[in-house]
Amino acid sequence: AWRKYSASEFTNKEEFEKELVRHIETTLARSLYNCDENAAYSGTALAFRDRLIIEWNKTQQRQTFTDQKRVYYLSLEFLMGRALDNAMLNVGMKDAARDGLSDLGFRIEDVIAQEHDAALGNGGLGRLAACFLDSMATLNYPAWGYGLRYRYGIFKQEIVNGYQMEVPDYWLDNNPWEFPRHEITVDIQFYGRVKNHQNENGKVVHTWEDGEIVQAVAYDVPIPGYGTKTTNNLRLWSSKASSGEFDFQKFNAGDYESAVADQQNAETISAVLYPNDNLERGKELRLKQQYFWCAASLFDIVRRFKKTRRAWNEFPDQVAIQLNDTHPTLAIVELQRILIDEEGLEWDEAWNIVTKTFGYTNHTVLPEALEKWSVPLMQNLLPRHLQLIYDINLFFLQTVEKRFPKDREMLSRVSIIEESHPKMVRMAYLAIIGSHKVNGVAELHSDLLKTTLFKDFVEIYGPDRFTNVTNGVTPRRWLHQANPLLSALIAEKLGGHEFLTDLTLLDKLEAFVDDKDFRHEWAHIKTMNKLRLAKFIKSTTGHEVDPNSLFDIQVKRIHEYKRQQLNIFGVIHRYLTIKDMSAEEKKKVVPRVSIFGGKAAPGYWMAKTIIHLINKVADVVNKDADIGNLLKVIFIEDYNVSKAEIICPASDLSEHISTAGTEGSGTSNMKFVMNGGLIIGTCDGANIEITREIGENNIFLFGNLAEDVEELRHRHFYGDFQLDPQLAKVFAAIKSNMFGDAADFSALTASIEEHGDYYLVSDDFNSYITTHGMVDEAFKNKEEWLAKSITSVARMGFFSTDRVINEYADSIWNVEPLEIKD
Ligand code: 26W
Repeated sequence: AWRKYSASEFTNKEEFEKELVRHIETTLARSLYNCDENAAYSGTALAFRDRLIIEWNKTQQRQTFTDQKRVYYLSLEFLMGRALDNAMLNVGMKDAARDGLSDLGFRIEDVIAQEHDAALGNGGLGRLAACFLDSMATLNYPAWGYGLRYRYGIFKQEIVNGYQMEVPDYWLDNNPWEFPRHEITVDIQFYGRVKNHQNENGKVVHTWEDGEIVQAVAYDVPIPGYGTKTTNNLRLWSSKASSGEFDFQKFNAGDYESAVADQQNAETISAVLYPNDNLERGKELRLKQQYFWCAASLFDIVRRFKKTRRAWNEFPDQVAIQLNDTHPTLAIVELQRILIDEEGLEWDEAWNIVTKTFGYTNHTVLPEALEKWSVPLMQNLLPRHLQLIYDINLFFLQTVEKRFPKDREMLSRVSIIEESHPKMVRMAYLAIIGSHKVNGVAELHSDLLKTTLFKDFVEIYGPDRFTNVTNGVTPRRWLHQANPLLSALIAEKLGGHEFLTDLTLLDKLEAFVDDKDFRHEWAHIKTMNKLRLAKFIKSTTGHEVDPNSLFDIQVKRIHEYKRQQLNIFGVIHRYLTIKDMSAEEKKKVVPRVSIFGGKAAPGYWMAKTIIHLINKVADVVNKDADIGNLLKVIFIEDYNVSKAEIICPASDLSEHISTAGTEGSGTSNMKFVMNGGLIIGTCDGANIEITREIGENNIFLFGNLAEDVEELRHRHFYGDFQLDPQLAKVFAAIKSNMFGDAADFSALTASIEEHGDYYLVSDDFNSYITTHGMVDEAFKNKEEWLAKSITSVARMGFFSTDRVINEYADSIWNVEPLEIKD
């Protein structure tokens, strides 16, 4: 009987309430009589957590018992957002919770909103990792995520006088979703030196001696799948001072202060997420983070493998490790080190195991984002790893030389070591050489990798090592959770929620495109979602926006290549145009709300200038009586995952307007279209495949193509540049101090007028403005617009991360699902 009974397995409202009250009164030691929303949140989270734990334990036991191949997803970023709503969806029982909370006087939405976002990521790459975890669990893959448990996630953004300010995001207090595993620790070594010895067989062996030891402590986060019992594990490492003999020496020697300083130093490693997106700065602490996390994860993976007592050559049959960009590339070197130095394997045997184990995903072609570590830095911090990298490089270059005799140019081009001052380790090359598959994240991006960045490697290894896996998003969070009204309508038409696990079923919606009532409901839901966003905007900015206006949204990290500057220049152009209009002409204008959101890296001056300009333009436009509701400009502070869930369902139009060839994939483009918004965009990243799926009549494409970018830049460089005349008017307005001191924005205009317009803002401006005109015309025809919206959603089935994960599983990982039964 004890096996059957579990107080935590509530199955209805009454049982949920009992659990909720029990947790509030005992676990939290609070009285029901002063229970606030926060306590209601904690109690609810704990009640659902109990349910997850049971399935989590089952899953882990079953995966260990069957002992089939597992996937390990190594990512420095997991942009998880909130967990409670997701847990409710996956456990079932959200209705019981809604009713139970209501009995206690709470609205479930308010309770859910108490949760602090888990914001352990910058942008697309981190959110992709979170969507992957959701799909891997949902599809029953035995999969673990490995990351860092940052004390501070991405900073909170505050806008003060139009400027971005950064405030630390301390998020760990009362986080019910993590489980400290104080018994699971790994000692991680840094610095020191390498000694060579001869072992009893006369073979030279290397030992890494002295240096510092820092301890990695595991914190586990349950990852429930939807519609399945599978609950996978996300293991995040936290750093603390080693409790080993080494550190006690100082305490014993009476050097208390310096011992405490060492302790703080150790804790610094996992203290903060680096807030740079697409910019590599080569800081030592970042390299320390990378090694700390790779070494702890590899130790854990190897320990688990060794328990099975299998032969080493079976390692790649049991373990697939995916590298989320080059950030975990040291894992390749660390596995080679373990196999050679600690397990005594021969080089070739070890390297064969290593390359069969790893896969590498590239997310960006921007040169400033490609990781390179200085050789002296690495020599100091990781002396043995640098030796191994030199060995890996030597063997690699020897094989290249055999294939391309006397091509010295080729050798220096593909060498892992860049012969600069100081020398640099090129991490992407190391990742390619140490992996059996390398993939890009959308077709254009993967093609560009093969023809530009990694061209030489395609010649060396042949085309089979390089592949494409186009990104997706999880429909559980980005359709069902973000847009419950639309999800319910779709479920009603399709006869259930199966589309949430087979998104291609959305295609059945096309049958209803001409159904009047359906269209009407579709339009109504969009209006409700716009109202929800309008309410949010009112409460956070004080501005009133009219939900009958066209909501035009660009939310993503602020970066020159993503071209928020193009958008705001377009807004200024629109403002100037309306101001010039007669009263009669104004009547024909489609009212717009231009909504921006996104963080700039704290040291990225140009990005901060763009934010400043957007806010200054908003100040002027929003209070201009000539304009009224015809144009509003809103900057939403502190854009994050939970805000995206409110924003995405409320767009009529979203902007994905990067310079062609620069955006790896983009994933918010998918979120917006899945929620019935249309896109204005360039032929870049996944926009191209979205167009192929939904049809070119349902998307507003503009601008130069990737194949023309190089030549245009080249021409600009040689002085062949003319500022677009309409953009010139915009610049004249800025320079007239219309939006405050023009000097504040001179860097922005100069980068275009004087410094070669690297991102082709001027080249694309005319096409951008014209296309926005077409958007206005299309929006006037409500029925046509609705047809585009419905048709687009119906054709978005391809962009589920379930499809993405199945592709990785088949073509890169070679792993099979494992269902968890009772
Ligand atoms: C080392 C500094 C740094 C930090 C983060 C360099 C690069 C990154 C990431 C790779 C940036 C990123 O998030 N890239 C985005 O990845 C998404 C998921 O594949 C793509 O959809 C976006 O297009 C890509 O910009």
